[in-house]
Amino acid sequence: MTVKEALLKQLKEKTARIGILGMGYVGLPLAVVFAEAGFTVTGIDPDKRKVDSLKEGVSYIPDVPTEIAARLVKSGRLKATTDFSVLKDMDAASICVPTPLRKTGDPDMSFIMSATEELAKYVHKGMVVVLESTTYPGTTREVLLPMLGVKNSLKVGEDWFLAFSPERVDPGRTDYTTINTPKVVGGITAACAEVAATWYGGAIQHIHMVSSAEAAEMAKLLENTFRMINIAMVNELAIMCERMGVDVWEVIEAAATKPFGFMKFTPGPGLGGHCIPIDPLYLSWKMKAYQYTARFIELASDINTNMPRYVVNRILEAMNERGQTLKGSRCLVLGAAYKPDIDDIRESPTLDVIGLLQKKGAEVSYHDPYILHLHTHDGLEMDSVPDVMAAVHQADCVVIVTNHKTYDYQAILEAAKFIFDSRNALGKAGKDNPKVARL
Ligand code: SAJ
Repeated sequence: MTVKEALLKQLKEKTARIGILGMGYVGLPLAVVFAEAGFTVTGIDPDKRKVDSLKEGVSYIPDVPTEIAARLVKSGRLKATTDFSVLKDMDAASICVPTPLRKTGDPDMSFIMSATEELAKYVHKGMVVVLESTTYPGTTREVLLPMLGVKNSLKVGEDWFLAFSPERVDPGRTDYTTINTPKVVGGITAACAEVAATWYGGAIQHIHMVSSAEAAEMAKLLENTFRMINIAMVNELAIMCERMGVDVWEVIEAAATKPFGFMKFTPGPGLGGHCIPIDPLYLSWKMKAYQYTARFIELASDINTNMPRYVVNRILEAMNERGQTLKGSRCLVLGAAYKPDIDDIRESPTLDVIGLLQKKGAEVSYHDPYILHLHTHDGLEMDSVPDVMAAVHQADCVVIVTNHKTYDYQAILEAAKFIFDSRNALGKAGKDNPKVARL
C-alpha cells in the first residue's frame, strides 16, 4: 500500500487525526464539521483564552452554539491546545489564520508564516495539509511547499499532500454554513487534490475540484473582487445620480426588476469588513510582480475608500442649505458595525465618518446596539450613547451609517431635526422629506 493509499484509507474510515491551526470564525466551525462527521479533531491556537474556553466546552464563536461545542468536547471528538507539537501525531492539518493588510496596503503574511513555521517542525510522511486563508495566487506553491516539503525532504504528492481550499464563511449566515457551502479544492498535484477532496468530502456536502492550488486561490479572489467592484460601481452611480438630481435608490430598484443579467448592490458610506475591502488588494499586489496594474481593483478601492469623505461633504452641504454649520453641531452617528445586525467593526466606514465629522468641528456621538465601545482612527475612545432616542432628540444631525434592523426608523424620523441617510434605511419615508438627505 502506498503512502497515499494508506492516508486515503484513514480519511475514508475517519481514523485520520485532524489538526486545525487557527480557531477563529473559520477554524472553529470547520473543526466542528469534521468532528460531527466522526473525525477526532484538535484545534491549535496560540490564544490561551480560546483554548481554555473550548476545553470547558464553551464556544466563543456565535455561529457555533456552546451546546454543540460542549457535546463534542465531552465525547472527546473535539480537543484544543496551544501546543503545536501535537501536529507530529496528526494525519491532516488545515490552516485557518487571518490574512490582513499591512498599514502600507501590502499583504500581511505574518500569520500564515508563523503557522507554517510551526507546522514545518512536525509535518511528516503520510500527512495532508490544506491552506484555507484567503491569499494571493501562488502562496501555497511558493510559500508553503518549500517551507513544509522541500525543507523536510518530503516529496509532495507522494510522501505528503498539499492543497488550497478557500474559506467561505459568512459569519451570522444560517442558510449557508461550512457544511453546505460548496467547497473549492485545488492541489499542488492531482494526488494532492484527490487526498484533500477525500478528506473534506467526508464532512462537507459538495466539493468542487479545480486543477491547481492557484486556480482555487484565484477563485476566492474572484468571488470577493466581484463584490468589491460592483459595490464601487453603485457607489459611483450614487455620486453621478446626485449630480443629475436622480434618485439612485429608485434607479437601483428599477434595474433590480430585471429577472436576469443583473445583480443588485446598494451604495453606502464605504466598504467595511475583513474580506471585501482587503482580499482584492492581495490580487492587485501580486499582479505587480507580473508588471500588470489591476486597474479595476485600484479604481474600485479608491471609490470605496472615498465614500466616507463623500458622505461627510454631503452632510456639510445639507447642513449649509439648512442655514447651519457642521462646525459645533451635535452629530449622532447610528451604527458602528461594518454591516447591519452584527457586532464586527473591522474596517467599518463609521470610524472614518466619525473622524471626518470631528475634523470638521462637529461634536460627534454614536450609537450601536452591538458595539458599546469603540476607538476612532485618531485614537479617541467613545462609548455608545445609552439612550438612542434621547440622543436623536438632542442631535442637530443624525447620520444613519449602518442600518441595523433593531432601530425604530419611524420614531427616529419623527424625533430628529435632520437625518442624513446613507443606507436608504428610511425607505420611501425618507424620499422628498425636508428633514432627510440621502446618499
Ligand atoms: N456593502 C455595500 N453594498 C452592498 C453590499 C455590501 O455597501 O451592496 C458593504 C457592506 O455594508 C459592508 C461591505 O460592503 O461594509 C462588505 O459587505 P458584504 O455583504 O460583502 O459582507 P462581508 O464582508 O461579510 O462579506 C462576506 C463574504 N464572505 C466570504 O468571504 C466567505 C462575501 O463573499 C459574502 O458574499 C458576503 O459575506 C455576504 O454575501 O454576506
